[in-house]
Amino acid sequence: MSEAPAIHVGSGKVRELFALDDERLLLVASDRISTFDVVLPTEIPDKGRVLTGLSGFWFARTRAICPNHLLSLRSDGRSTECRRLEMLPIECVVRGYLSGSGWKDYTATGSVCGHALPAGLAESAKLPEPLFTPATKAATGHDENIDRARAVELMDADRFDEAERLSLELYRFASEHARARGIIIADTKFEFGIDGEGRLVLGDEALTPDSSRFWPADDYAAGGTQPSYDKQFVRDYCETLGWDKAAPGPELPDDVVAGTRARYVEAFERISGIRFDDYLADPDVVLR
Ligand code: PZK
Repeated sequence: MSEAPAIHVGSGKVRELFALDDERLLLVASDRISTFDVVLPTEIPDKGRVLTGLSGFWFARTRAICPNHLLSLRSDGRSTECRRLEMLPIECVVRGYLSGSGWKDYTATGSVCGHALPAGLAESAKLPEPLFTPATKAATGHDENIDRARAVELMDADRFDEAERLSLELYRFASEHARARGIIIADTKFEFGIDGEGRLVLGDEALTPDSSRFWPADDYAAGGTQPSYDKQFVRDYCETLGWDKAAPGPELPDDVVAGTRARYVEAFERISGIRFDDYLADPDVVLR
């Protein structure tokens, strides 16, 4: 058996994108890790497999909410064959808790992406209802939060409303699933595209710790920043160094690597209910 070579068509901070043919792409998740927006020189073994497996798990379990781009997982556990879509020009962010740029916007204006919020909310507070807070895809630098009026200058208004409804439904389903297993998904970013039949389809990675904020539910307390489920050891170690958070980042010691790998694997096993070794033996276990 042989296949045509994959052609490299894009790089993310920690992922690579290849074209397989006119209709199919290959999304490959590396073991690279970024913190404070810098990719570190040290990799976390199996991180890309954990994220690929989790994404596959969610794709399989959310198909009744909306179709997705997944065609198959490769046996390396880090590569997803997917349908090529026409991607929307916005990032579909849903926030269940007030953190990051949402908290920043709230403290400055009392609103987030045009949603007025009650006064007096604390940092990391659970929101009365999850909010759809779209952002533009900045080519360089940081994504900019936008309101509905700005979004519908960039895309069809009915598509926007459909993406909002699906994003909120996906977030509700996943956050309830994860919360029952000890993980708060504080917020998450979806990327949708349109397929050849004009249907809105979920793409990219979905509901992973790289596309979301995962918090340990046991440690949750509003009124300040929360520890990251996956990256807290890395952040704590970096803070001990007095690093200025400019590239290049520091190398990580073995105990920080091992502890961080364990947290990724733990998130996978808690959410999926599947042993990570079983995923490594056959990635398709997450799809059944
Ligand atoms: C697509 N990206 C982000 C950039 C990465 C990922 N199904 C799709 N169809 C068309 N385009 C994309 C997808 C998906 N997913 C995703 N850019 C385009 C991206 C760089 C590296 F791994």
